[in-house]
Amino acid sequence: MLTIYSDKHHLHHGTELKDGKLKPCFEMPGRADTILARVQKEALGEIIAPNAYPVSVYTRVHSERYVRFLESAWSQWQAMGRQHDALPLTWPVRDMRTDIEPIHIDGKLGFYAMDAGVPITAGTWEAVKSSADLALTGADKIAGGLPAAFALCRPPGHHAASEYMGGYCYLNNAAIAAQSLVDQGAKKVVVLDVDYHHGNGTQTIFYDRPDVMFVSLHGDPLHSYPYYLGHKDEAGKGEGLGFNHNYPLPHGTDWAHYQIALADALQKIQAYNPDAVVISLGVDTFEHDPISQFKLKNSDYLSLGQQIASLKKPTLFVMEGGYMVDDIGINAVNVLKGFENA
Ligand code: OKP
Ligand code: ZN
Repeated sequence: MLTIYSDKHHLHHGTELKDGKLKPCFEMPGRADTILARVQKEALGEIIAPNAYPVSVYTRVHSERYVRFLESAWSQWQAMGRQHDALPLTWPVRDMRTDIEPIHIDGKLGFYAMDAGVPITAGTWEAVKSSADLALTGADKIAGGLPAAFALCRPPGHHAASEYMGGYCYLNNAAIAAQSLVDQGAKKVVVLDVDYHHGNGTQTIFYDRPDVMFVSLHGDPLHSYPYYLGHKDEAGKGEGLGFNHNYPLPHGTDWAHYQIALADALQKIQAYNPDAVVISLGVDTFEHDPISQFKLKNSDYLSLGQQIASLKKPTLFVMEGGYMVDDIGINAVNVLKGFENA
């Protein structure tokens, strides 16, 4: 399988507010380095660099002012004499106004964020842009007739919505890629999200659309981040009603239980009969993941890839989460090998 990768992810390495303390993000450069090393070790296939895309491709799913904010936040922060990572600390929750964008950078940070897990550093924008470009390059390959590709994205994207960042995500790489496939002629695209965390950003972006179906298996939001979206009754709205499928699963879910939900999800996808599938590939469903609560084992990821292959559709894998760095390469590449050897 073709892998698309860039070293530019190293430019982003921030801190998050976790358990009441500022700590290095679990979402760290070693993650992508470990996956790349495994891709090479397993001789998965050719590794290419991404093309560069104009911001107008990102604004197909994000608002213009949000992308401009991401681009300029660090310089605004720095202009105030601040040197540490920019993090939001105030949010417009219920009853407050979201129709006026604040001018002060602290107001802007909360306005465009859902949590304090999205540090902006000097190199963040360049890494974020490169990550989206990896997914777009993969989408171009799929649109050009390649049956499968792997965009080794970092930072991840599925929590980012049209106008906000969250949970280590800034631009929604999978959504940008899915939209690109539509823009290149696909009539129907599915985003299947197998990250442990619900892809609230992707769901929200496509919620009222029938041409991009969102399907997600994840930790029940009653107990797991992102807490405020990902319930079973979220089915889409307007023309998009019936084109959103959530499978919230309990703590401790292992492959035996996971595969039951997966089979149902795959059946829905097959019935929809998409022209292409984008996989939001998180491997934080792993039994030893430090921030998640499922119990998948190394070999289960081979089965996961095999099951995804049964769809027999052009498939773009877009890397999302996975925080047990020692095993992230094995697990991610197992999905791709399982897919190829199916
Ligand atoms: C990202 B992905 C606030 C953030 C809390 C969020 C986990 C994000 C996971 N500090 N942690 O879905 O793997
Ligand atoms: Zn995750």
